Amino acid sequence: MSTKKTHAQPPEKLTGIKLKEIPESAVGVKAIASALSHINKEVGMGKGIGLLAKLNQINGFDCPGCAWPDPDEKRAFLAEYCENGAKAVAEEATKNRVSPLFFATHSVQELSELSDYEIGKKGRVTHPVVLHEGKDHYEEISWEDAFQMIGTELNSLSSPDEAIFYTSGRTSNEAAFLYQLFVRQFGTNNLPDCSNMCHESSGSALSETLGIGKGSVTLDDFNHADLVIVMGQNPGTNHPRMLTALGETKKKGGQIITINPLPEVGLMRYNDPQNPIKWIGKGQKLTDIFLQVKINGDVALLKIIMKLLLEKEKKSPNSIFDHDFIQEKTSGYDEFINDLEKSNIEELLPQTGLELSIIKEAADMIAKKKKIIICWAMGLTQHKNAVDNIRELVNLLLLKGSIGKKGAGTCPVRGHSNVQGDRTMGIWEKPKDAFLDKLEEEFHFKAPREHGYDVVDAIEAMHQKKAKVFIGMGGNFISATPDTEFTAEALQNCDLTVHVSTKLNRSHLIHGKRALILPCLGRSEKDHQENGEQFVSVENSMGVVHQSSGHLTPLSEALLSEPAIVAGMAEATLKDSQVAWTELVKDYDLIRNKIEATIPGFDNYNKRVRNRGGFYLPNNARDNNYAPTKTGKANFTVNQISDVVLEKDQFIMMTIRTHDQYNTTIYGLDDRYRGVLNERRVVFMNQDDMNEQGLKKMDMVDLISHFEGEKRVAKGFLVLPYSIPRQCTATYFPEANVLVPIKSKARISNTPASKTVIITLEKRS
Ligand SMILES: Nc1nc2c(c(=O)[nH]1)N[C@H]1C(S)=C(S)[C@@H](COP(=O)(O)OP(=O)(O)OC[C@H]3O[C@@H](n4cnc5c(=O)[nH]c(N)nc54)[C@H](O)[C@@H]3O)O[C@H]1N2
Ligand SMILES: Nc1nc2c(c(=O)[nH]1)N[C@H]1C(S)=C(S)[C@@H](COP(=O)(O)OP(=O)(O)OC[C@H]3O[C@@H](n4cnc5c(=O)[nH]c(N)nc54)[C@H](O)[C@@H]3O)O[C@H]1N2
Ligand code: SF4
Ligand SMILES: [Mo]
Repeated sequence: MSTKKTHAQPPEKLTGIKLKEIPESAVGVKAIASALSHINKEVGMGKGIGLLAKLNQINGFDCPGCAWPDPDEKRAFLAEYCENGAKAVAEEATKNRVSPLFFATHSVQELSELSDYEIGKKGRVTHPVVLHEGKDHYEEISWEDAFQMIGTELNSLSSPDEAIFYTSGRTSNEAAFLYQLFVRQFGTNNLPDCSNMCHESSGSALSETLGIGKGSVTLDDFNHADLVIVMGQNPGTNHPRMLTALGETKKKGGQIITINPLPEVGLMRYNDPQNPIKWIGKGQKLTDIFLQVKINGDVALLKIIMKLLLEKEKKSPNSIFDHDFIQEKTSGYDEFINDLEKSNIEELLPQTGLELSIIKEAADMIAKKKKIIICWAMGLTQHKNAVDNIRELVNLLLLKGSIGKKGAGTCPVRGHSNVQGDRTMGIWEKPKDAFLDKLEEEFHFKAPREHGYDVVDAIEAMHQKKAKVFIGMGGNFISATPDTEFTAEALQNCDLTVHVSTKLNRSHLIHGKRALILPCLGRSEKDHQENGEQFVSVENSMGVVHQSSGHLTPLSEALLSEPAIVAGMAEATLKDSQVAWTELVKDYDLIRNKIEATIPGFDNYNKRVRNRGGFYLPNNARDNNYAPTKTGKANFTVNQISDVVLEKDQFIMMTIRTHDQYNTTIYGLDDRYRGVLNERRVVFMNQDDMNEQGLKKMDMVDLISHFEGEKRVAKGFLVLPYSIPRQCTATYFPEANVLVPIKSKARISNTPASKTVIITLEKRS
């Protein structure tokens, strides 16, 4: 066996940076050119165009990009997708193949020396492969032997809680439902998912305050909103078609406030992709007021805004707050106001990094509006006080009565295309008793009641050898999780690591004693089972469940669908299951019948999922009913501002996405909207901070993170001056994940605080 170490982190080497001017607006000609170039390179133009024609169409397949919804009825013939949707499809439908021969010629260690970009470009895995103990190369294995290996290993554990079953958010409802059923019949709730690193903080805050862990708005609400506030989100890159919705708000006379440390291009201006005449030129202005807040200054900022509103309300009672709503629908108003009264604008202001005058402007705008939507994503959810962030924005909506009515409400913009659906299907380490009761009733078994590990706890458990088997339903655990070297040790402690994957990724290379890669069909591929061609269903960010049917012939005959893989694992593992696993997989309608029987809101699932555009799931907050909370009302809460104190020469660092990646899948090396081409190892800094640190543009630095006396190092980043508040810096995920301490996480939600990393910079000589 090779004595060389496998690399959990991408290599330090630079790729040849080119700097370009930052464009004034998003989308437009360059976006279309970029999409087509990716399609051409990965898929080929002819096949690629045919494929794109099916993307997000009623009878086509759901975009494997983000969870932004499609319009309910109207679908343009072409262009119901964006540049990054096209790239996501290109990446999945790539011509490149990772075959058993590929593995015979490349050792695991050798592959680990590549960057995530290079690994991903190797392409789709064509056959199930195994890495035997002590071996350097993966080799082909039959599906039957692979399932047997999993079954034997799982059954040899001293407790089912020694196994971990991770899920990434691309898994369909059908696969997710079967997977959680298999895991619970095996006997554990160890079902961590990517949501633990993503919108868990939103789920925690929203369930407590509004009685539902999901957002309340629909796409149509953007046509009726007086004001949309976009916080901690970069839709121009990560949810590009959201710009169209924001454009509609503006056209109908609504306004937009953006709260972000960076002036993200797409939010400032955009060119409507559906209107080619407007592709050229400066585009439409979106943001009316830009609050360039310091990282993690949001609670302080919201408190100041609400204090200013309270002052106005006192001057002119009943003019600003919706007292009827507060009276009838909410609880905790007095405590909240008492706390707000105690806070002090002068003390809060430094945390925001803003001038009071611009916050006043924003408060004036908010004061006049009655229908407000607040949108947010990772800029709010990945901090120590992330749950406070979201509870605080709910407070603002409650004061304004801006929930449970048209044009108003909460809009946590989800990441993965079915991350919300996976949760609905029971992928959760903390299942509710009512859900488990239903499973028991329908499937005649005793479900485990003890809560399982989330992502961070799963890593700790593997590190302490309390967990010995890791199974990943999609995703790229090693590159997506915090504290890369610690997590690598955790995975390497396992007896068996298994990945159900479409493409090769680093998690296949950082493995347990034995490892399996089980290649599955992608969204874009046809799924043929015994009773004919199948479709799957997914739930978007606004609770619409709809179908998705593949279009391409699968790239290899050896691929299985995700439901078939789950069934295979279940058959090989569970000795006395009363579930007819193989039968269910013959016809996914049968799986959907089981979902209907166990999960509320899926009545007539098979019929309604065949309706044009699918159907909405019930949503109590949308219906202005807060009965599911502990008080039976919508809850005001008292929240904590950031407790980060920076010492001399320390900076707060956020880890963000470029325009050319999908999480750990790196499409290309450019971040066009930030003017950085062909390089990912960069750190964005305020010019004044650079001057103070004696740093010049393109100086090479090492980044050192500091947490409770521990230090972590990421080497070789180029410093770039950027429009970012003082003491704030930004790097890209996953290169900087090594700096995120495993113990640095959000209160309550346990989400890694990957947007609040305390660093110092050391200049390379
Ligand atoms: N093309 C593409 N699309 C994607 C993804 C992708 O990687 N590529 N990923 C998908 C997934 S899983 C997700 S979760 C979403 C992620 O979507 P986003 O949340 O938009 O992704 P990030 O790049 O993490 O951007 C976070 C934004 O928050 C800002 N921010 C950081 N810290 C703070 C803060 O303290 N306060 C405020 N107000 N703002 C802050 C950053 O400047 C940045 O604009 O996108 C989904 N869609
Ligand atoms: N520092 C830092 N870390 C972060 C974040 C951050 O902002 N900063 N963001 C966090 C967030 S929001 C998220 S959601 C996580 C993402 O964490 P993950 O979901 O684990 O990561 P992805 O990169 O989305 O997973 C990509 C892999 O999924 C597999 N895949 C793709 N499509 C399919 C499919 O259809 N089926 C199956 N079975 N496999 C498929 C491919 O093999 C691909 O390599 O990362 C988190 N990590
Ligand atoms: S906005 Fe999201 S779901 Fe829609 S096409 Fe773009 S990447 Fe796909
Ligand atoms: Mo995410």
